[in-house]
Amino acid sequence: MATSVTPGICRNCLAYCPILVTVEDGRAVKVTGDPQAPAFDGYSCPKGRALPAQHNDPARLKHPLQRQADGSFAKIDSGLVMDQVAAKIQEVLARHGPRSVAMYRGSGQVSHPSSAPIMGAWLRAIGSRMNFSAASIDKPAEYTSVAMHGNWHAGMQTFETSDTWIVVGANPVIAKSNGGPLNNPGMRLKEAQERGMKMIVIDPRRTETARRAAVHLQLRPGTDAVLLAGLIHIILAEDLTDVEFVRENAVGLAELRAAVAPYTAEFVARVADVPVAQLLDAARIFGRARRGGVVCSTGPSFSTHSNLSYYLALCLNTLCGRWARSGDTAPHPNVLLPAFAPRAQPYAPYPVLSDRAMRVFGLMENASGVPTAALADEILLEGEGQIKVLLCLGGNPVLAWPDQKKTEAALSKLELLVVLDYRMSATADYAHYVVPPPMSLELPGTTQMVESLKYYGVSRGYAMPWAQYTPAIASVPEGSDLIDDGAFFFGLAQRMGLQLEWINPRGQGPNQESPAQTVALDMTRVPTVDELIDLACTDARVPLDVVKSHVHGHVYDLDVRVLPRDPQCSAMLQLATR
Ligand SMILES: Nc1nc2c(c(=O)[nH]1)N[C@H]1C(S)=C(S)[C@@H](COP(=O)(O)OP(=O)(O)OC[C@H]3O[C@@H](n4cnc5c(=O)[nH]c(N)nc54)[C@H](O)[C@@H]3O)O[C@H]1N2
Ligand SMILES: Nc1nc2c(c(=O)[nH]1)N[C@H]1C(S)=C(S)[C@@H](COP(=O)(O)OP(=O)(O)OC[C@H]3O[C@@H](n4cnc5c(=O)[nH]c(N)nc54)[C@H](O)[C@@H]3O)O[C@H]1N2
Ligand code: SF4
Ligand SMILES: [Mo]
Repeated sequence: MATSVTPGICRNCLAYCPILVTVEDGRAVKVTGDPQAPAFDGYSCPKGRALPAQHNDPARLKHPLQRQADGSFAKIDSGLVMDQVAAKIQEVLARHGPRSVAMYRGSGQVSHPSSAPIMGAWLRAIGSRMNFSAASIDKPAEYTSVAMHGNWHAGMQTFETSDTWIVVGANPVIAKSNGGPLNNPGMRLKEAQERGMKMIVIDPRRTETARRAAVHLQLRPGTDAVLLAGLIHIILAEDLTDVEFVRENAVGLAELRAAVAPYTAEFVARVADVPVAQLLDAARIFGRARRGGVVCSTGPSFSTHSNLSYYLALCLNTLCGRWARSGDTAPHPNVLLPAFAPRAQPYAPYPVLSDRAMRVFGLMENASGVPTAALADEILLEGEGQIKVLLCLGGNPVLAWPDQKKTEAALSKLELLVVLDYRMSATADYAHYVVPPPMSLELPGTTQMVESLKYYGVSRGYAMPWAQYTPAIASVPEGSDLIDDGAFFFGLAQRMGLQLEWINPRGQGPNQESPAQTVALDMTRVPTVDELIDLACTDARVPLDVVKSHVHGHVYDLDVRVLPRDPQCSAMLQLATR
């Protein structure tokens, strides 16, 4: 038996931990954290260690399936699926136009990031803007709050350099990739506390993270906006703001002061059901600390007034100047993204809503995309522009979208539903075709996607110049007919005679760190995943070959410092908005 141990990257969540994979005759049999990888200290979580069980699961799909008239599924060749799907889409496009074809990207794209740009290119090529994703139901306020408040060119102060940290509705200690450091969150928290950091957790539940907090504000669910307004009220009343920072970088202080005036500690304590003393304690710890940050996650996102909660959290950061300052080591310096010179200055706010309305409820596309929460209604509403085709990549609408019955009714109504997934999910039951891709250990990958998270909110991604490349480590199951998610869309494009344009995004909305790159793909041949990785890493600060040579990953000694505010910069953060 041929056994090998190969370093790689776990892609089961956005921490992308370095791992060691034991492979026997092409099959992954064991995954552990990689003790030779710097910065992660051999860390892995149970989801990562379950990679072999996931890859070798007997229920894993090894061939595409087509639904039969009686509702059962039969095997079908992957080339034939692309032929039939392409023909059906062309027919629907001819009858109903581009808007009738929609796609939905779920959290599955996390494990194979080169697929989404191909899928996006394909949708642009057919002229449809019906590009839905899990981002608009996961933490849409992450996008809308930044659009309303503005963002910071150099990023937030990091957990690693902070002496206080407020976590709103997240549980980073058990490795969910939100709210705290990505590299071994438990150990990073322990180190931070040993040097005196005081963590404040705002969560109705006494979570693993809350148990380690200096202050746990165990609020009534859904009262985050009230509680955060209360913290701002106290910080303003006790003059704990960074006056100079606010004067140089923000507008709207008087309006914010007036808006939070009613939110006294006593009022907030009553509404949120937390002790007054704890509120005062939390506000004083945060306001008096030298460095720190507030981050929100799914708790406030799935709750009421989520946009306001996220917005107020950004206001707290700005009032206390919790953004990277001139001379600081750059929190997110880019390794596999292009070099840039971070500055201690805002990105200006921009309109949350664009003018492309949905047909239902008069909904607009917003900073987080077209609203997935209304996609079932959109599919169900008869008339011009009705969605007839849905291509679902790495998502599970039946369980993930609101209102399961309505979702099931909508999916049943589609003329064509294609589900790309490696298992028979609840959604796959409704599909006309189910197309399984190879799994992550069978594909090459890099950590670039984690770096680019900083474009989509605040305090996201690695707060260190860390990068790694992994080759494909395990073989696809013997006798399988799998097609990688990107290659599937490329195959559709070839059959439909479309020219695809790959885009390397370099920011979010108008906040672009460097110009986006557009590359017309050679449509005569399906690109390999490695070729797509090369494309995504064009102009990387550290060339991909160098990153490849450090097989256990590497923290690069880049010494990038935050530059002062550009005298030409006129952007200001908004402490109040309408
Ligand atoms: N009730 C309820 N609803 C929720 C949430 C909740 O907690 N409860 N959470 C919300 C949040 S935060 C999110 S992000 C969304 C998530 O919404 P979705 O992404 O729609 O749902 P998931 O269940 O994460 O589905 C991911 C699917 O991707 C598949 N997959 C994994 N890797 C790959 C791959 O490489 N390629 C392909 N093609 N498929 C792959 C998995 O098998 C799985 O079926 O749901 C939101 N909705
Ligand atoms: N095992 C596993 N890991 C995953 C995922 C998965 O599906 N499975 N999904 C990934 C994805 S897509 C995401 S988005 C992340 C999510 O990662 P997190 O955002 O850290 O998710 P949770 O651990 O559910 O933490 C949310 C917290 O919010 C609290 N909460 C509930 N209501 C409220 C409220 O009204 N206010 C406040 N302040 N808190 C509230 C809950 O008690 C809970 O502790 O996890 C990622 N990691
Ligand atoms: S934290 Fe995420 S990336 Fe790390 S081992 Fe767990 S699932 Fe994998
Ligand atoms: Mo999520």
